[in-house]
Amino acid sequence: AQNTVEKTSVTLLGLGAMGTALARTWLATGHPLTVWNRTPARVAALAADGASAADSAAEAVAANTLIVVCLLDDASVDEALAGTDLADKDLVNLTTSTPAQARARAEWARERGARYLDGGIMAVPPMIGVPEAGGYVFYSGSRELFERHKETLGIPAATTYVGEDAGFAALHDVALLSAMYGMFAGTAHAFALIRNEDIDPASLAPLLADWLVAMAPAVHQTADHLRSSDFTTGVVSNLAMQVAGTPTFLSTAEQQGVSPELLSPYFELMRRRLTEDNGEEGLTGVIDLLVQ
Ligand code: FVH
Repeated sequence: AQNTVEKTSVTLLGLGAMGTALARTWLATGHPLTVWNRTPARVAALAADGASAADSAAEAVAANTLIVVCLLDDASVDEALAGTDLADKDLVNLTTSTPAQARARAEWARERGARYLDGGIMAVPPMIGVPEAGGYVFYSGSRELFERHKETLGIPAATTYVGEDAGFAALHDVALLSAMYGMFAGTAHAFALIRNEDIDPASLAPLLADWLVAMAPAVHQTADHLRSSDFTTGVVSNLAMQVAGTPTFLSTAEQQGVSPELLSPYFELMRRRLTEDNGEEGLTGVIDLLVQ
């Protein structure tokens, strides 16, 4: 039987690496797609594959109700959308922003008569349109808008709605990426320790990967501690023991000729947290030292 379900038409502003990947998934699934990019050369390949090429952002915005924006940064969103008529449009902004920028953009959209959803993409372009790659997009802002377009937005990558506060998608995005940088910092230090030794980095890599996976569930205990304000439940490696162990790490770094600059700030926080009364805690208390 012929598929008679009408596919939502999409306007996409921004055909960089990410925008192009998004565009291809909508085209491949039969969604009518209008595209615009500041540098027109990037439009040609998609137009050849069936996208309608708009000559201006204003023309692209006028073409459809659902407007997806995926540009470099918040300033480029300002520039691209200047002079467009957003009245009664559904604006979905996948440009990486700070939570404050996302909230301000939501208000900016509201003043222009648009409904607004902010997105934080947890994927790199090759993961787009590849569900098994595990990429997804955080969305926050209008729940009604999210529900209305969930199916269309779910085509490039899975969707995770995190609340009406338009800043929450960006906040979740940055939180996860911040944790990732912590992991990268730790692995950089680990590789530095063996850099001048007769140890193949390729033999350390799988050990590191497996160890990080084994340690990752610790985040659940951290969450439980924060919810209960009891930072001791279930702790098997307590703060007193871990602080006592830090000189081993620092001495090893020194012996290997490795700067401790990635580890020291964390160790310093652990040391500051340790008092006579809380040696039985785990590491959750460090979080309260960070929050100002
Ligand atoms: N690529 C990635 O790995 C990450 C994965 C996670 C999410 N990010 C965010 O996605 C946004 C777009 O990233 P991108 O990878 O598409 O970035 P570029 O390939 O550099 O393309 C940038 C597009 O933005 C256009 N643009 C830049 N400045 C302006 C401006 N002032 N006015 C209008 N458009 C502008 C640029 O146009 P052009 O240079 O081709 O003319 C591209 O279309 C981003 O927020 C990432 O953080 C990607």
